[in-house]
Formats: sequence, C-alpha cells, structure tokens
Amino acid sequence: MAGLFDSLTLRETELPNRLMVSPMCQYSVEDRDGLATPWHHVHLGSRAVGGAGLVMAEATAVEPRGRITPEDLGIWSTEHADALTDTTAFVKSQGAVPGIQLAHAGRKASKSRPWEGSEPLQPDEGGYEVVAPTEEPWPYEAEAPPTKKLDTDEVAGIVDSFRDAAEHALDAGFEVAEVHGAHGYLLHEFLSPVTNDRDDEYGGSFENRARLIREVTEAVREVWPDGKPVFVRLSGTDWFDDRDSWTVEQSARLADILYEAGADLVDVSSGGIAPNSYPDWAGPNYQLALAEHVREHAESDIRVGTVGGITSAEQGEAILRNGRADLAIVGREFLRDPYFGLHAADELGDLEDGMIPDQYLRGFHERL
Ligand code: FMN
Repeated sequence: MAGLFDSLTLRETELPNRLMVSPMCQYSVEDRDGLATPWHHVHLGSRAVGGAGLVMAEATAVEPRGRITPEDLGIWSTEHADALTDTTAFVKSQGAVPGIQLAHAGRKASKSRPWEGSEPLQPDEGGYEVVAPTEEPWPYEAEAPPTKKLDTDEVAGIVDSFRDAAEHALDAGFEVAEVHGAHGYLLHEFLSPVTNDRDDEYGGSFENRARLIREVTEAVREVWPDGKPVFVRLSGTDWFDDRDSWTVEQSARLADILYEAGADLVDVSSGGIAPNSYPDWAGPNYQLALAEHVREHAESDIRVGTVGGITSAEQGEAILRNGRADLAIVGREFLRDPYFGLHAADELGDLEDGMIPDQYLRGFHERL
C-alpha cells in the first residue's frame, strides 16, 4: 500500500503526496465583495511551502447568497478569478496542487463571523437573502430574517451558478474542484430528510433528494477538463439514530451516483445539518469509519478521502498504509503548523530536498 508521501495520480493530475489541506473558511475578505486578499494568498501559499500535496481553498461562494458570512471568499465573476491567479500560480510553484471548494451556504448563510458570534445578520447589518430547500430557518436563538424556499424552477439557477463558478475557478488556475455537499449547507440540506420537506422532484425519495448534488456534479464536470479531478465533500452521516436523516449507507450509495456524474473522490466529513448534528466524540480519526464504510460499500472506483482528528505523521501514514483511505485530509493541525507536511515527511524519513524550498534548506540541514 502507498504511504502518505507517495504520489497519487487522479486522471492526469499528479498530487505529489497524499496529504491535503482541508478547506477552511478564513472569513477574511475585506470589503464584503468576495475578493481574495493578501491573507488568502499567504494562508494558502504557506501551506504549499509547508509540504501539502493538495491545498484546498476554503468554501468559496458560487453566488453572493451562498456566503456564510459577508467576509467569505466568492468565485462568481472574472474579477474573483483574477484575484486568485497569483495564489494558484504560487501554490504550483511550490510543487503543490491548488484546489477550490465550491460552496453555497443555503440556510446557514448571512451571519456574522464565528469570532463575532455567528449571529444572523439583519438587512441593515449587511444581511442578504437566505435560500434553502425549506422555509424552516436554522434554529437560531436570535430572530432570523426569513428563509426563502427555492421554487422548483429556481433550482436550475443554483446548478448554473456552480457551473459558472467552476469555469471561473478554472480561469483562476485551480486544478481540483471540490463540490461542498456537507455540513448542513445547501446541497446537504437537499440530501437530508432533516431539512428537505419538498414535494417536487427534488424532495421525498433518495433519488429525488440526491438530484441536486448529482446535477451540480455533472455541471461542474461539464466545464472541468477531463484530465483534472472533481471531488465532492459529503457529511457521511447526520449522527441521528432517532429520526429520519442522512446516513452512511445513503452516503455509500450516493458515492456511486457521484462517480457516474464525474466525481473522482468523495471527501467524507460529517454532521452540521442541525445544532445537535455532531458526533459524541471527536478524537483522533473520528470520521475514518465513515470513509471506510463508503470505500467498502461503494461499487464504483471512486476514491475516498478521510478528514477529522488527523494530527500526526504516524496517523496519516497508518491510514494510507493500511488502505483505509486514499487521501489524508488535515484541517486544524495545518492552522497550528503551516509546515505540517514538511515536519511529517521529516518524521517519516520521507523528506527530500525537492520538498524543502531552497530558501529554507539551511533550516533543515544545519540543525542545532
Ligand atoms: N469545512 C469545509 O468543508 N469547508 C470550509 O470552508 C471549512 N471551514 C473551516 C474553518 C475552520 C477555521 C475550521 C477549523 C474548520 C473548517 N471546516 C470547513 C472543517 C474542516 O475542513 C475539517 O473538516 C474539520 O476541521 C475536521 O478536520 P480536523 O480535525 O483536521 O481539523
């Protein structure tokens, strides 16, 4: 079995290793216009310097209503693409592959940043329209502006936004497009019976609930070059066993549908559909069993990435060498240590000169 620092070829795209920086919102757009700033450049660039094989940019809104907060990154115009081209070029110059998570926040849109309380924003605070498969708002404690239930014919507009966003992402120089279908945001809201109360062709049966994410994946694949991979992030489960909800069995079934629609890898996360939709325990590898279930039960050749509680080189290496997933995805450890990739390679005896930037060679060779 391959190790963490073996390359992985997906279509014609070679990841230099199997370590991905998980998409992490930075809430750092300065003028509430969705445009990338120096913060995004340094944040993504330093993780590329730090040895990650794939650097996935945060949940990036496909339309203004799709932003979680007004400070989220967007990719709905040429200007948004232009603001990211230097960053993708820099990531590539460091030997890493740049990816972007294409996202729509659904009923979790239009709120303040986590460090400002994640409260719903009123129109006079810069709040904007919130759309979802249902008119049931997220159950905030504070009063929230109404959530608009998308009409059937408005759903096609969402698919178009993802397709257009993928085109802009390609122009910006990204090599991997990841559709965000997790964490209680719009596409997950259609998948889960917890939030999907529709009686049109986008609600009810499993096939109907899966229709939107399938159509979005097909639309992204339509414009994404054949040689480049498409990922989809899923919540493997809603973590409810006492109500009709999204389960790991449905995730495995969906993985095959997504493969048919053109996806190459599912990135298996979990939860987020409601305030109590979280695991009881979130220690090391806490979502690995979900990824393994999908890997074992999907009948197609779809690859599977695991995320959650990976904080050491040994853990990532063990996941890969034991064949439990195809990609180790690391979030918070990369916030603590932007050079986690280099440190992990060093620990595993896999550090090669080509990975260390010339500017930093003496730091690794002349140790005190
Ligand atoms: N997950 C997403 O799918 N998209 C995001 O944009 C996103 N933003 C995040 C921002 C922060 C600051 C953090 C800590 C997490 C975020 N997540 C997001 C979840 C992470 O990608 C990851 O799945 C989660 O932190 C678990 O992995 P970890 O234990 O390695 O941190």
